[in-house]
Amino acid sequence: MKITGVELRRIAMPLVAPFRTSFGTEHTREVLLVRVVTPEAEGWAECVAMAEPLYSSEYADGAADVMRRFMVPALTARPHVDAYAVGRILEPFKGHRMAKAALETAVLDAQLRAAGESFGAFLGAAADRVPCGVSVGIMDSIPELLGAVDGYLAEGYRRIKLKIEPGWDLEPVRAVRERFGDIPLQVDANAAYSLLDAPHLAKLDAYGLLLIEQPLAEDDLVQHAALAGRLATPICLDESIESAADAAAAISLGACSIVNIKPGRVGGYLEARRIHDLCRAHGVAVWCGGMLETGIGRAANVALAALPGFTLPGDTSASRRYYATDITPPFELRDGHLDVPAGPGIGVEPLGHVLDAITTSVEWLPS
Ligand code: OSB
Ligand code: MG
Repeated sequence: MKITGVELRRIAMPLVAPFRTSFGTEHTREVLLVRVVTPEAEGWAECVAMAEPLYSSEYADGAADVMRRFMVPALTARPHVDAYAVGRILEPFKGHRMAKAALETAVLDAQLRAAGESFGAFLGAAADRVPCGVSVGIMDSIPELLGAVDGYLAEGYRRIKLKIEPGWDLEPVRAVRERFGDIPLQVDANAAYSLLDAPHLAKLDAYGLLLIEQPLAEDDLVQHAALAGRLATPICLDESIESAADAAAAISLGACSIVNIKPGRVGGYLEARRIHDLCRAHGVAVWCGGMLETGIGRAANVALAALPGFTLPGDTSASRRYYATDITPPFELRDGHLDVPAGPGIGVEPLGHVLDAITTSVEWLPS
């Protein structure tokens, strides 16, 4: 395919409730959408970079800038581009994996729409629906947290993930266990602890958690390996894993026994699939993380989560857990599952009237 041009669109999506993590509180998700236009088809993708560089170094304005200045011109200069070529063409530009992922995904969407093939079929999905978990933010009080968890369990979510930080860890976990019993439960620290906290984190072992996600800093692989030797709770890495090479290093070091795969964080669905294949070959369980995506990003994530190595429920929650109005027809939980879209490409398209109402800027980058 020859790329005719690329549209960068910024939208502001109000969250149904503020989402608090150890790195900050999100009230409105500011999303960068990418639309790649080719003579055969158009492709859509969502860049998962957040408004501020607090989860990782990338942020939405920075992603738009690197796309506009360097990445889109490199792609549109080529007479022929497909999804496999995108990674090679963008390889000279260091880092910026979320920006690269969005461009590769939009090209892949266009290519699959032209071929009439779904993301699930292309990636190797082994199921037509996936079990879903939900990520529950840090709250002001334990009763408020218990109310939120109660509501999610009533909706049918298959596992609960509690965001933790120093001062909000043992007590919320204890309270949720006491109230809801033996539910599948895990925690996510978003890098809020250090190895000095090992004795404190070991107290979580008493609660039979599925895993503890990213307890230490992103570049602390060796320290994660040391921590793993001191905890019974399995360690899962999120921020630390930016590539299949990182996953290989983490597995050989013993830094984790479970991996959270986020396609944006690792540079796209092709690298995400490589990590899945590597982990599966090593008996390391994976699950699909989330970045508060709209229906555009969610559609592709749900397809990925249907690969056979995704043996734990992901943070692929229903649209209404995030947004009163999604930009696609809403993803709805049925029996604790979301359906894998079956249509060509990501299988969904933005609803024009919804998109227009929340768009804050549109930029067209011609070839
Ligand atoms: O660490 O998994 C995380 C949201 C934004 C940034 C980082 C994370 C999260 C979540 C929510 O935990 C996942 C979701 O429901 O999309
Ligand atoms: Mg995480």
